[in-house]
Amino acid sequence: MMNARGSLTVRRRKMSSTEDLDYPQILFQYNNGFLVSKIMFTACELGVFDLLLESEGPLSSDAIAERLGTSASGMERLLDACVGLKLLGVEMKSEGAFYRNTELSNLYLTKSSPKSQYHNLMYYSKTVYLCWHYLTDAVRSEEEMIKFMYGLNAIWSICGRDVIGAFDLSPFTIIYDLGGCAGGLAQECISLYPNSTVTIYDLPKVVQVAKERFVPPEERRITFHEGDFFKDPIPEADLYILARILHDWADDKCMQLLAKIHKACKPGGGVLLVETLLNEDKTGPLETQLYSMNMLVQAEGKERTPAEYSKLLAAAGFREIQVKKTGKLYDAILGRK
Ligand code: ASE
Repeated sequence: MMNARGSLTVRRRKMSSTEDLDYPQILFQYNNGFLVSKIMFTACELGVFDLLLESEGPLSSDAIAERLGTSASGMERLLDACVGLKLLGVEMKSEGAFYRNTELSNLYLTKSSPKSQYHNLMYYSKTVYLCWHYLTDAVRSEEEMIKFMYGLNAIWSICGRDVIGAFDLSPFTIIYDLGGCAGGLAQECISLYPNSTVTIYDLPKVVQVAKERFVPPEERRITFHEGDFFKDPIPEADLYILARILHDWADDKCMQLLAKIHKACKPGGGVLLVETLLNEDKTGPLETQLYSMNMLVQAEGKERTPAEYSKLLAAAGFREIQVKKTGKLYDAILGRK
């Protein structure tokens, strides 16, 4: 009945009225699946199972509501639903209903049990549940990564020239754009510096899309290198561009990456950071503060001040650190080996 083959069998046969009745039952069971999940999550989150584990004996719904600081009528309905789901047991006394944990809830739904699934359930309730709100969009949509690449590439047609032109990069002929993605900045770079070649170093799946959709194959001065710059070797070069990369990561990861780049870098070479810079006192610019909040939501990093980036670069061994504000959204910082 539950699998495709089973339901086909039912359809081919002449339907009897009893088989007919199974369909609504299955339909409603599926329809209500998330109500069941939420009842279990909510009883867990409110501490119903923990309280009943610690209490001497079964408790009335009024007592549970009072101890947990909830409404009495809401708690009574929640407890009765848990009984329906066999997450609680109930016994009727002359004073009314008294609730107790079942074996299942004692074992898995209490925080203190060695087999507790409390944290897993809370992760589902708080994070997974919210993501599933967008399930339709996720299935319908063009792949998220490709949209992200189009979205992030667009800014370089406005700011690219300014950040690439902020310093004279003409002495650097072999350039790696680490996390260079769709190549918008690499294109600016080769157009401004006719003697340079740029290699876009990015994850294999990103490089594949960049080649197919973004960088024309006749662009001979842009090449690709597939890899994970945290795990895989970084080839020797004159200049490494890190455009909107460090803002994705916490300080320890930034240090790890910069130290690795310093090692690979030719003597006299350098690293160019392209980031939106916070004022030293962090009072602005507002756009950068907003972007920093976005990094909290979408990544592991934050936007930083020039002093913070300089400190990271210096700790990795780079010197002659220069900061250039462009007056546009993205700025440039150059460090030399
Ligand atoms: C990243 C850059 C971005 C990672 C996630 C991101 C951007 C949006 N999401 O490296 C572009 C910058 N814009 C904002 C709002 O931060």
